[in-house]
Amino acid sequence: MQKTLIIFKPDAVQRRLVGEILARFESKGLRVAALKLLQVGRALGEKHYAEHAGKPFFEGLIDFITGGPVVVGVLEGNEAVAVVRSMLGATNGTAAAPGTIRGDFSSSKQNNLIHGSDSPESAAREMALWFKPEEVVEYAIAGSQWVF
Ligand code: RTP
Ligand code: MG
Repeated sequence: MQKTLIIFKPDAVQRRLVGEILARFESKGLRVAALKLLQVGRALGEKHYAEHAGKPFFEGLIDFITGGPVVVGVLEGNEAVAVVRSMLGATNGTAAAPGTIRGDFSSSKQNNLIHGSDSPESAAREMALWFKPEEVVEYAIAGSQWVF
């Protein structure tokens, strides 16, 4: 089982789409290993998106991600990183394929509702940034041996 980090961005919280989007991940077979709502400060936002520092959209991106509460979580499942990325769709909502989350709910390059780690290495870095180790819960569910 692999873990990946997701962020319901401020537009997802404001549009009350957190439950609907989370339901898609759960229906796919991913399960929640951690979940919390918080108001992101600039320092955390800049650390999360450090790879984009200096790009023309960086300041606007930090304004956006700190502009309202987010829900951040860890999902666990088979090939969780790649599965979540494919469910998100292309970055720009106008180009994202119908059937993907961004394709179905976003028409914006920036306000695209949801973040997903882009590699197992990114997932490890991001989980350490957003969660204390004890907040990511390891658990077994009795009788779920055929559920993936
Ligand atoms: P994310 O990191 O949030 O999962 O998104 P991503 O991998 O699909 O896209 P990335 O290239 O990492 O960009 C990070 C986020 O920055 C915003 N963005 N704005 N205005 C623009 O040109 C622009 N380009 C990117 C988006 O919110 C994007 O998800
Ligand atoms: Mg990215």
